Amino acid sequence: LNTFDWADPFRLADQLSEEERMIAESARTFAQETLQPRVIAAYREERVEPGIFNEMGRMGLLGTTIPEEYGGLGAGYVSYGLVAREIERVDSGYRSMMSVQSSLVMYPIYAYGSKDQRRKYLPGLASGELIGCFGLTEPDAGSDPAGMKTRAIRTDSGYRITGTKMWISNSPIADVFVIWAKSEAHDGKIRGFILEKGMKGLSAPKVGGKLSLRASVTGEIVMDNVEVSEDALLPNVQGLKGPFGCLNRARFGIAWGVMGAAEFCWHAARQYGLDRRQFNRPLAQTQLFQLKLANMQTEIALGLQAALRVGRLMDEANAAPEMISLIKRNNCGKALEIARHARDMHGGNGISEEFQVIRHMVNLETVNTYEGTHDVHALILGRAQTGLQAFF
Ligand code: TGC
Ligand code: FAD
Repeated sequence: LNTFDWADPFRLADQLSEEERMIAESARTFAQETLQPRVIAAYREERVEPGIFNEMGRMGLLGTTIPEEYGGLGAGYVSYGLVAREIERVDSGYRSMMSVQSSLVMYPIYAYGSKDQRRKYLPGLASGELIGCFGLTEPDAGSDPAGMKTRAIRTDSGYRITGTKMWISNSPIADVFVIWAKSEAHDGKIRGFILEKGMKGLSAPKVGGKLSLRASVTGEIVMDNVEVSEDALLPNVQGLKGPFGCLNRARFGIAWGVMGAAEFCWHAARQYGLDRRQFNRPLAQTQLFQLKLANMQTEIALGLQAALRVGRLMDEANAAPEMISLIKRNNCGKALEIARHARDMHGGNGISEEFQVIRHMVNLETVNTYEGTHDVHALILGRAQTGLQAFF
């Protein structure tokens, strides 16, 4: 009674249901036993490992919130967040593979797709036999996706799509491409389409030279007059709220995921401080070191509580997108700061791959940028409290 667990200050574990605890536990075992042993080499060699999707699928980690009838787990958003936290404790790139598949590919097919589209794609995506990607960003439209140039033109039997997407997670290995285009047949509104690997005019070259998120492959999606039938259109959504509906879910998962990466860095810094002696005492016995550890513990405990609160509201279908912007922005920014401090606290060893903190640090630079940059989420929150939009 009244004990303080330094690693779980607000007893997050006690606030979870039995099912949530079990899902988190099995995700943790999978991440530590299957992903952790390979990540250092995979990151160094920028290794593409499509087999990870099958492994995650076998563990039920793809489409956590999608109903069982379509191969998902039928669990809630808190469970999804817990899975993201466990995977990102190993690497943000592996969490990226999982969250794109779950929130950005399975979710839109489930929420906006026809029954036939759900039946055709969801079971394969849930098992990891199919790999999905999500194409919204373009070379000239990142923070401002409304400026996209990709167009769908009506043909006799469907649509002809032309455009280029940039910075797309999983695209070079994807079988299923959920892409967003302005459709001339729908008054220029943004519509979603499902494309398949092998379609004429569709290619997905890899983006090379990435110094961050190297365990997750990123590419372009080049669409040169790709002809699709009416069946490729996601029938039940139009406008930017289509892609944003997916991003709300993925951003929520990221808010949990980055806390996993931050926890890794915090625990590593604490252990290093206990093991390493300078000036005849452990580094952990210095005031500056303890101050940094206290800051890490505080930000992580608060960040997790906030993510849990928003997750509970999502499970009641009662969360506002601005809440998600707040936790995505805060938790990514705080995780990045924690990783930078952890790197510093490891001294020279902090730059070695063996200690892993610099990998997390460099990954978190990407996570702070994608799914809405740190500053774009500030503008969303600024607009919500002033009523004035300051994007342009
Ligand atoms: P705005 O006027 O604000 O809204 C246009 C329409 O969209 C609706 N909407 C939302 N609906 C649901 N959820 C949200 N979060 C929504 N935000 C906006 C809005 O109600 C409106 O609907 P309607 O029916 O009235 O037309 O649009 P804007 O053009 O001014 O938007 C500005 C801004 C900055 C908020 C937005 O464009 C933005 O968030 N930009 C960031 C772009 C971004 O997040 N891209 C992510 C690409 S995917 C990715 O990064 C995946 S990486 C994943 C991984 O590897 O893990
Ligand atoms: P820009 O929008 O050009 O922003 C550059 C800088 O300007 C940022 O600091 C930004 O905050 C700032 N800025 C922009 N607008 C304003 C403003 N109005 N006021 C003040 N400052 C502003 N996209 C997908 O669609 N699918 C994916 O799967 C995907 N995966 C990704 C994987 C990786 C590894 C990376 C790096 C990106 C990925 N993205 C993906 C793209 C990502 O979402 C974009 O990079 C992000 O939205 C930012 O867009 P941008 O890179 O064009 O930057």
